[in-house]
Formats: sequence, structure tokens, C-alpha cells
Amino acid sequence: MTRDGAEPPVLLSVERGVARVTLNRPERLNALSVELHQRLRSILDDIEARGDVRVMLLTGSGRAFCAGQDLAERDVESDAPLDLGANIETFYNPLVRRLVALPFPLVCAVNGVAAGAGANIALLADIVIARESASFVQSFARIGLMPDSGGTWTLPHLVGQPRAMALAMTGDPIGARQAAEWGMIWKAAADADFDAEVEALVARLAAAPTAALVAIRGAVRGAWSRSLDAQLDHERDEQRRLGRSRDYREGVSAFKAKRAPRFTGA
Ligand code: T3D
Repeated sequence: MTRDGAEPPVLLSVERGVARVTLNRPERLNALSVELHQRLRSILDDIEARGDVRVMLLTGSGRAFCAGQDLAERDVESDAPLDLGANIETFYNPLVRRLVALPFPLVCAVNGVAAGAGANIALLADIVIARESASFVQSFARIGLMPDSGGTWTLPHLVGQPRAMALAMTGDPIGARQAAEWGMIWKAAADADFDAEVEALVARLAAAPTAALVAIRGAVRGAWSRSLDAQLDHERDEQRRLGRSRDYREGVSAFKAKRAPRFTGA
């Protein structure tokens, strides 16, 4: 609860290396208000600073993941000047840049509809798992906008230009199962199994060699803009760095001793 007794717009709990971040405005389908952005930013500050987080789980309260920008905050009835670019520069772009550079993996558990910036934020995660009944909606063109939050970059990389273009131009929803078949997300889980699958996934990642997972993210994302030759150099440099980590020593020792590794993330 906040000081005035209202529920905070984003909830945080940290347990056994898992930071659970829950967008929490269910009556507005977790739409992104200024207050929510500010709270999310301070939560990211907190979980990056504390040093015991090995994976971040982002999900939503209620029946939606996130419906994008809170349109109730947009006064289109008056003649007041509107500068959406300023809002993007202040909130969305810093958020996107931050989420793809977290020092631990990011899992998005898409529990329901993800629309507008909500969809594109979800698609930034290292692993996206969605309830089978969830959907993704590039709803921007329905209100006279184009995709933001990296959507015009992420979507064509994930599903190719023809599908990205049609999704963005029509604003038609795509169901989780179809999204998984198209390679837009990792997995659509049956609604009944969703919570258990998410828990198993984040527990597994929290016990994984964190530095290696972050290096994997950097290499895979970086490959979109590097040549094979440059990628080979990148792999060599990163492998050199990881080869000096305690987790590498632990992984090989555990393999030789035929026991489960105990990675610490270092
Ligand atoms: O502005 C800038 O800074 C630029 C940045 C833009 C980034 C963006 O994200 S732009 C895109 C903004 N988002 C949208 O356009 C999506 C709007 N919402 C929808 O299209 C639909 O609500 C959904 C497809 C997400 C879900 O549809 P449905 O039928 O399941 O639910 P609903 O009945 O439409 O919504 C339920 C309630 O949530 C409803 O309120 P009510 O009538 O019960 O009082 C609805 O108004 C509210 N709601 C849903 N989305 C938003 C919202 N309220 C404010 N902002 C929303 N984005």
C-alpha cells in the first residue's frame, strides 16, 4: 500500500534471486501512467542495486499484461499542445534501453492481453512465455500512431517484415499460440499450467550462471547488427571473459564430479 492507502501501480517482491515485478493497475489493464513509469523506474534502480537478483520476472495483475500508454492521460479534447515525443524520450526509450541491458535475464510472463507499448515491452524480454489465452496487439494504428518502444525494430527481426508490417498496419490481435508458431515469443503455455511453468522457468534461471546468460543475450542481440566475422571475434572475447569466471570453474568441476552445479552468478 502507498501512504494514502492506494495500491502501488507496480509491485515488487524479491525471493531466492527472483525479482517479481507486477504491473498493478488491473482496472486499467495495467496501462502505463506517469506514476507507473516512475514507480517502475525506482524498482529497476532498486533491483539493479541490491546485488542478489539473478532474474527479473515481469507480469501483470488481473486479466491483462499491459494495455500500453494510459490514454486517460492524453487530453485530446482541448487545444492544449501534445508532444508525445517528449513522453517517449522521458519514459519509454529509457525503459526500453534499460530492460535490454539488465545485468540479469528478463522473463516476461504475459498473463493476458498485451497492447501497444505493453506488447512491445513484453517482446523485449529475453524469454517471453504467454498464457494460451493471451494476445498481442499492435494497437497503435487504431489510434493514429505507429509502434514505439522498439516495436518497429523488434517485430521485423522476430517475425519478418511481411508479418510485422501487417500486424502493425491492421492492429489485429495475434493469439499467444500463433505468436509462438511465428517465433514472436518462446512459448504459449496452457492457462492451467502457466503459473507453474513460469515459476519453474524463473527458478531455473535464478540458479543459472548469470554472467553467461547476460553474455548470451548480448551475443544474440548483437548478431542482428554484426557480420559473421565480427560475431566470431565477439564470441572469442566473451568466451575468454567467461572462462575466467567462478561459474565456469564450478560448471566444469560439477560435470567432472557428476553432480549438479551450484552457480553463484559470479
Ligand atoms: O502517448 C504517448 O506517450 C505515446 C506513447 C504511446 C505508447 C502506446 O502504448 S500507444 C497505444 C495505447 N494503447 C492502446 O491503444 C490500447 C487501448 N486498449 C485497447 O485497445 C483494449 O482495451 C485492449 C485491446 C487492450 C483490451 O480490450 P478489451 O475489450 O479486453 O478491454 P476494454 O473493455 O477495452 O478495456 C477495459 C478497461 O480498461 C476499459 O475501461 P472501462 O470502460 O472498464 O472503465 C478501458 O477504457 C480501459 N483501458 C484499456 N486500455 C487502456 C485503458 N484505459 C486507459 N488506457 C489504456 N491504454
